[in-house]
Amino acid sequence: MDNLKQFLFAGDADGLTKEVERLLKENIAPDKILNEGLVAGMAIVGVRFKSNEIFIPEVLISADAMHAGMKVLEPYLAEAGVKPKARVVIGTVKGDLHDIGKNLVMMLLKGAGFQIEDCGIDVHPEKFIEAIKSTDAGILAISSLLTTSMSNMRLTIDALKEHNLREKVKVMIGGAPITKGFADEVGADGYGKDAAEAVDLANEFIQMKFKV
Ligand code: B12
Repeated sequence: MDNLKQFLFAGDADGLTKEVERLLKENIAPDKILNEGLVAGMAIVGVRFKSNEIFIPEVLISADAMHAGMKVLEPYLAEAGVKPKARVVIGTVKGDLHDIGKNLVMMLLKGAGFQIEDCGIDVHPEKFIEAIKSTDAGILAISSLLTTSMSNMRLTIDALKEHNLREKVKVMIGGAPITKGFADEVGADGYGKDAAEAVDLANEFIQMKFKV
């Protein structure tokens, strides 16, 4: 497991996939490789990012290595019936085309064991609703980088209410202009200042024993 973490920290996708394959050959359980190796490693990446020990490029290359390892691992996880922690629908709000931060949040959430449905950018509230309905997701994560599009977060939360989904779905929002005060104002369940906080929030949502 330590080897896996070292490959993750170094962003060595090739080394990581070979190590995952080696561990699988040794009959190490796929969920152990996932949780004690990859997820635990990405959690450390998240902590280092939060404390400014590492920066966005390092997080991105670690996340890429994680994805490479996951590609090898996924069929084994499916075979073993390992379920994701929860399903998360994510997207950048209507009117906004920025997606670098949203993708970073998505990568760390994936790294933490969440299943992600990415709606992309410029997402109309109804598109979020469709994605939530089709995936039965319990968490919605919305990003906005523009002050002009922030208000569409409120419209998306209102749409959840109109579709009777508000009780079922926990909402987190984030992006450079977003604040905790704004999150409270629009009725979100949480605000994260960065991708590591998004993971903390998602874990808190699950711990609330919310059905996701
Ligand atoms: C890159 C960039 C672009 C790129 C986007 C490329 C892409 N694929 O995303 C391009 C060139 C396309 C672009 C376009 C525009 N941009 Co621009 N852009 C930026 C820039 C320089 C960086 C944004 C970024 O990627 N940051 C890095 C990421 C990692 O940080 P982040 O997005 O904040 O995300 C982190 C957190 O906020 C948080 N987070 C993000 N989302 C979420 C979601 C959840 C749920 C949670 C919990 C956390 C979370 O976690 C992330 C990781 O830690 C910013 C300036 C800045 N310093 O922010 C301007 C900026 C956002 N843009 C700006 C503007 C004005 C525009 C344009 C209108 C420019 C124009 N006149 O055409 C257009 C808008 C187009 C549109 N409709 O969206 C302004 C916004 C001003 C404002 N107050 O509204 C900024 C602030 C620049 C400025 N100082 O004027 N832009």
